[in-house]
Amino acid sequence: MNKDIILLRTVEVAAIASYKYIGKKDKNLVDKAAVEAFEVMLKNEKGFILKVINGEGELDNAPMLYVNQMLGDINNPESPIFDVSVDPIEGTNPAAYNFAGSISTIAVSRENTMLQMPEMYMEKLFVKDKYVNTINLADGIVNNVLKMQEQENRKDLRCIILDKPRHYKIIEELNKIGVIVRLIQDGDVLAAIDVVNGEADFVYGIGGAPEGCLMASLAIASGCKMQSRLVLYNEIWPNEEETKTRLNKELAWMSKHNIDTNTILEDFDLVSDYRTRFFAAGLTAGGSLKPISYKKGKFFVNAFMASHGIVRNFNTVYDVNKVNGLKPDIKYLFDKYKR
Ligand code: VTB
Repeated sequence: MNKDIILLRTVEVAAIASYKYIGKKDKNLVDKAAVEAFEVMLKNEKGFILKVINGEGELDNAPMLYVNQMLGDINNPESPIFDVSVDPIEGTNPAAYNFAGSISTIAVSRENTMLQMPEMYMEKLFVKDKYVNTINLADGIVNNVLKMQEQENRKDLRCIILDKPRHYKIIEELNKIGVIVRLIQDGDVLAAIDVVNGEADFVYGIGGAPEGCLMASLAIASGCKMQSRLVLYNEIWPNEEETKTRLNKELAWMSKHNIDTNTILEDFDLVSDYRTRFFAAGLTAGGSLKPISYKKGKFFVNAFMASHGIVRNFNTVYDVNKVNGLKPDIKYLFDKYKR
């Protein structure tokens, strides 16, 4: 079957599987349900192979969706291979505590086009298509905003930013120069979807680097733009027990890739494929995606897909009885993760 429809269905079913644990205050349980949905949905698919480039972690601490895991038609050497960045749940905290921000997501691109990111922080600026040629993160966020404002001849641009102490100063500055700031607790990938869907002009802030590949794919696939820069752990958490080991690992990765903290990474540096595709489905969602819901034997899922500059928002309905008759894998998941 068509790869796109399978990936779309995978994020939708992952959202449905995690529904059981939304608000149950257990991040592991909700994450495990979504991870299992990904594996079950993709495991036996024919016609393509997916190679996990950014996933749940290294093999020793992630039994499923680990880096370099192959999924799909793995016994068929004729099948084309695609790179994927996958986050079965981006925002496990909002999913576990049931507040806005969590989605299930995957990005796919041709083989050897995705950069395997280290587990570290990344400063990201994701802007809507109008500003593709306006931004240059090297000039600092305020100068970029001033340029966008000048282009628009107005000040009240809408920005989404993570409400974290590391951003307090910049939030104040953005307010001062007339920007309308929307604060979110978690989930900057969903915030980027909001930009694509026209609910904001840009997302700015320091979040996770692996999610950077998801956002880069989204930027390319939707005709928007993202620039980023890696940020060392000690800049955010100077005095933690793990700071030194993390820093050493980060520095080793950066020197191996010839990237330093001044290197501005274009979205294409992270995902070098104009035909990359990005998929997501809402769990607790918020913004332009609705949360997953269930009523009288039907799941209602809000899903999203971008490719080739085409943006789609889907209102998907899974009638449990009907779907159960179609595919044993889905039936297995629906039975196992019944609420
Ligand atoms: C979070 C999360 C983001 O990065 O901010 C995380 O909400 C890292 O920040 O969506 P903390 O260490 O402060 O939690 C993301 O997961 C992805 O960029």
